[in-house]
Amino acid sequence: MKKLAVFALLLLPFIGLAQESLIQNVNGRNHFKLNGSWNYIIDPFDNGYYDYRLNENPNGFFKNRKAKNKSDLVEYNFDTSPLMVIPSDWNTKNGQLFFYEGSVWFKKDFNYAKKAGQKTFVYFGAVNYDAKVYLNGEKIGEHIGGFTPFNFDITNKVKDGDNFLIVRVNNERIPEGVPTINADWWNYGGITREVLIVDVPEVFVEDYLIQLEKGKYDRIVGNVKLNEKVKGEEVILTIPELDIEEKLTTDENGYATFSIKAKPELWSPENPKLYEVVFTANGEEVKDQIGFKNIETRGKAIYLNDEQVFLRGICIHEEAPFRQGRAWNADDAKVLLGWAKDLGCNFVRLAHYPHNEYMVREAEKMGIMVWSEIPVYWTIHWNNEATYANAQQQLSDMIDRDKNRCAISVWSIANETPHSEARDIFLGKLASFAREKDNTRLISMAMEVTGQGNNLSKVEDNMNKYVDIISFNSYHGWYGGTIEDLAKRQWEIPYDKPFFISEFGAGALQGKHGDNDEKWTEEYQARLYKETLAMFNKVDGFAGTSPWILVDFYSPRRQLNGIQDFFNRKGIISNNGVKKKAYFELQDFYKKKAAEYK
Ligand code: GCB
Repeated sequence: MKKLAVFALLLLPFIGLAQESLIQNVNGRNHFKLNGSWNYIIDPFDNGYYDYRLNENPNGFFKNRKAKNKSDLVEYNFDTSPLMVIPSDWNTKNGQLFFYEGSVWFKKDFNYAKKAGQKTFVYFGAVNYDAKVYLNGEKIGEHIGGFTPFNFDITNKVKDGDNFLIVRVNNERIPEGVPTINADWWNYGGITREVLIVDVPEVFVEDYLIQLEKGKYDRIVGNVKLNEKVKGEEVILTIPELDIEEKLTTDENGYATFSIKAKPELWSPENPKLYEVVFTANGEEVKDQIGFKNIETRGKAIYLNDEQVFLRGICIHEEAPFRQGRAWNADDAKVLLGWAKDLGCNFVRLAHYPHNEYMVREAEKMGIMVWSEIPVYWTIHWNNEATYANAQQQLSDMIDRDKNRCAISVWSIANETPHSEARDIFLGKLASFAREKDNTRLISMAMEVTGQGNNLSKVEDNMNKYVDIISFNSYHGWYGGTIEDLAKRQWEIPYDKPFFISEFGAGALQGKHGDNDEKWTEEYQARLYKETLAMFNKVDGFAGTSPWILVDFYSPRRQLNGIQDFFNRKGIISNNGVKKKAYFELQDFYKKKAAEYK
C-alpha cells in the first residue's frame, strides 16, 4: 500500500495534470494566432511563483497585479517589462539570456468575441521545458516536455473582450527529465512554437487518421473521434480528386471507422502527391493534405511502395539557418530541407526530438521521408516511473500530431543509450507502445557500436528484436579509431534486418584547410565521409544513412576557442550557410545511390 502511494505520488505530475487530448490539425480549424510581442519578466529565483518560504504563492505573477494607488506595493509589472517576439527562444533574443536556464514569465493580451455553441482552446506548438499556463489570473494547466504540442479547453474561462494569458516557462535541466541534464544541443528556453486560440463546435472531430491499408494499395482506411462520446453524429469525409464522399456515423464512444475502395496515386520522393481531404461535422470543415504510401522491410531491405529504397538521409537539428536559435516556421523549414534536397536526400533524420509541424509538412511537400525521434537521449533514468511516463507521453504526442503525415517513415524511440536490463525494459515498453499505436511506420532507435576489434567492429543490442531497422551511430575515425583504419574495417551486424547508419561525421571549421589527416580541416571531414561511405557500402544490408549533420549548431559542450566557439562543427554546411567539402562528397555518393536504385 505504502509502495503504491509512493508510486502514485511520483506519477502525480502526470496523472494530476492528465493531458487533454490533442486536437488534430489545429491550423485546419477556425483560429487566430498569438504570434508577436509578449511582455516578459526574467525570474531567476522563481519569486513570481514561490513566496520567501518557498511555498507556492497564491498571488504569484500570474495574477498580473497592478499597484492600485501610490502607496500600494507591487514588485513587478508586466506592462512596463520588455517585449519578446513569440515564437522564439529567449537565448538568442536577449544577450543576457544566452546561457540562462531558469524561469521566465510571458504575458500576452488578446481580445476575444465569445460565440454561443462553441468551444475554445488554447494550443501551444511547444514550450521548453515546463510550462504553467494561466488565463485571466487562473491556472488552466501545466505541461512538461519541450518539443510536443498541448492544448487546454478555455471555454469557461475566456471572457468576451479583454483577456490575458500568462505562461511561466522554466527550462532548468533535471536529472529525471526527458532529455536528462546532459545533451549535445543548446537548451533553448521559451515559447518556441506558435500559440493558437482555436474555435470549434461543442461536439467536433477532435482526431482522425487516414492512410492506406497496411501493405495494400487499393484501400483507404482510418477513423474519426469526436471530443465527446456522442452516438449518432454524422461526419462526412470527402476526397474530391478521388470522387470520394463517405457518410460516417459515430458509435457510443463518439468514434467511427472507414474502409474505402480506392487506388490513389502513391506518394514518393519522386512524386510527392498529396490529396485534399475534408472532414465535415457540425458545420466545421477540417481540410488536410494527405499522401498515401506503404513502407516495410523484408529481410535486409527497405521497401517503399513495394520498391526497394536506399535512405539517402541527413540529420538535422531544429536550429534556424543563418540566425541560430530555434527554427519554427515554414521558411526555416524550406531553407533546411532545400539544402537536404540539393544534397540528393530522399530522407531526413529530425534529431533528437520532434521538430515543429512545418518541418514535417514541408518535407512531405518536397518528397522527403522523415525519421522522427523523442529525446530519450544518453543516460535517462531508466528506473524512474515518472521518467517513463514522461517519455511515453512525448512518444504518444509525437505520433498523434504526425500520424497523418505520410512522409513519416520511422519513429525513433531513443539515441545512444547505455545497455542495462532496466534500459531494455524501458525501451522495450516504448517500442511496443509505438508499434501498438502505429504499425504502419518502421520503428528504430540510434544504437551504438558495441565491439571494436583490430579490424572488426560489431553491433549487438538486445533491442534488435523490437526494431525494424538496426540503426547505429559510428564515429570511427573521429572519437576513436584512426581514419586510415576505415579502408580495411569489417562489420558484424548479426541480424536479418536492414542496417542504417544514423550518424557518422567529423568536425570541420568551414574555411580551414590542411592535410586530410589534420583534425578540424574540411579535408579531414571530406575524407572521413568518403571512406566511411565506401566502408559501409561493402557491408550486406546497408540500407541508408543520415550523417551527422546538415548544419553546424550551438552546443554548450563545444568550447574549443577559435574552432568551435560553442558550435558543434560537424555540419557539412557552416552556421553561415557555406557548404564544406564533405557536402559535395556526400552529394556524389547520393547521386550514385539514386542511379543504383532507379
Ligand atoms: C552523437 C550524438 C549527437 C552528437 C554527436 C557528436 O553520437 O547522437 O547528438 O551531437 O554524437 O557530435 O558528438
